[in-house]
Amino acid sequence: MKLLAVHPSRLTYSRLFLCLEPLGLELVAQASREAGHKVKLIDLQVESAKDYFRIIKSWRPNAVAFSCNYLANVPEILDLAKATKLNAPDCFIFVGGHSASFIARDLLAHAEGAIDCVLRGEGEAVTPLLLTAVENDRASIGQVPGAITLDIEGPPPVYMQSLDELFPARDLLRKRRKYFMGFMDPCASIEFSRGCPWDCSFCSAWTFYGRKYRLVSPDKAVDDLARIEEPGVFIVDDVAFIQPEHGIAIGEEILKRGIKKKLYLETRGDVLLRNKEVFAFWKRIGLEWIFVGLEAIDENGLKKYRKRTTLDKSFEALEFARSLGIQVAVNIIADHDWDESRFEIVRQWCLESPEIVNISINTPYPGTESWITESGRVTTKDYRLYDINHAVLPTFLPLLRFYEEFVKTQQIMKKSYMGWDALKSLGKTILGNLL
Ligand code: B12
Ligand code: SF4
Repeated sequence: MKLLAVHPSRLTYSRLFLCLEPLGLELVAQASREAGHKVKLIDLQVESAKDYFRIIKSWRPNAVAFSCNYLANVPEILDLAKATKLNAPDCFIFVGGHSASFIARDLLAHAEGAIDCVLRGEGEAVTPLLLTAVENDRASIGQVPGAITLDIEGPPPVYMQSLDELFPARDLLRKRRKYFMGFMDPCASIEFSRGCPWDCSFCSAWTFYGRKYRLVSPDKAVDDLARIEEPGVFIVDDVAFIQPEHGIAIGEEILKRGIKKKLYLETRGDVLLRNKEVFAFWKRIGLEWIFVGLEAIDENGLKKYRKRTTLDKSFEALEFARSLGIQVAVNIIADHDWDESRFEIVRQWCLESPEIVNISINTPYPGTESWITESGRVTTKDYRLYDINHAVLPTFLPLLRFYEEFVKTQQIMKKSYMGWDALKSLGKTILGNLL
């Protein structure tokens, strides 16, 4: 079969800061290729809808697979699926990824027949099975784990037994040099582990992966790294180096093979403190940036999000990272009940903090515990607004005041590490969106 794998376009707020390769879709593409299918991949973050329709017309794929990790991409995927069905009614269209997995029925309903199937869970584990069913016997789609169509629901999603089996199909991307992460430009992505043993209320890592935590073997991880040509590498693990031996083993292999990269990773403050020697070692082999999900600068906030850590630990972790000479970025979640004084406290903290601070708005995502407790109160189901830069729950302040405070806080934060030009265009983007 001919499969066209499609990643939707860039998320508004990420335009200035980063653009990352679609690693998950590359794995889906590779699994399909290894199963004997012809595969093309288009990434609309760096190519246009025109390019997409050109491939549909000239190559005539039998199936199109959309990656839908982000709710904000849903309207675009629906539009593309509908237009594709009009042009190529026999083409089998399916969607997978984090968000798609949690809103499968909604997606199918909104698509009005343009999406044939939503494939929940880890795509590389099941896409070859789905393609076989589509090719040979469409009635058997109901036996594919994770598959949902308008009429049938397959068994629950299955997970990859081992993360060592596949290398992402990086070669299928035509514009690799367009991927960047801040100053790491160009930048590739890599995965060393999957899943997370914590259970924060706003996060779906633990619901999507079924609380499984799996590791890529150090050999495979470094083989994969060695294949990457870009000088910068974004390590996509939800929480990097939970197991210190794993981090050290990968690091030693990197050192042994003489691989030199600039690295970025995300982790928790308590993991950073518990495994100090790992992060110090990684600093020596190229770790330049760490993102720590701080989320709150008060104990109540930490409790609310069930971070299972304390404020003291968070601040101690930042201090430790600083002492290593690593650039640290943190995120704070603005809650709907914030008044002017809460925003002001955060702005003051930010001015005193040497870290790069980002602020996002607490957004209940399908698949999270917050969605279960808060979805009854949401003020909109326009998924484009679920981008952590819009309030989708009723705010204590009048909405416009809330946004004014939010934008003011963002500007204070950005001013400390971005040039004025970038800041101006960020302001324009945000204001344009708010309008
Ligand atoms: C890099 C990243 C980003 C980048 C985007 C980069 C890009 N171009 O994709 C940026 C920084 C922009 C970003 C932003 C956000 N992100 Co983000 N991000 C990630 C991260 C760290 C890595 C993604 C990745 O490469 N994973 C590795 C690959 C192998 O996995 P994957 O992409 O999920 O693909 C697998 C499956 O999803 C599935 N799949 C994917 N595509 C397809 C397609 C088909 C057809 C099929 C069948 C299956 C399938 O199979 C793949 C292989 O198993 C993940 C966490 C993680 N570890 O995955 C979070 C994650 C995806 N992000 C998440 C969230 C919530 C966000 C934000 C909303 C806020 C935030 N927490 O940062 C914003 C979105 C803002 C917006 N406007 O909507 C959540 C998604 C949860 C959900 N229910 O939607 C995750 C899981 C983090 C988390 N633990 O909560 N993110
Ligand atoms: S926010 Fe981080 S620590 Fe919490 S559950 Fe999600 S991935 Fe795990």
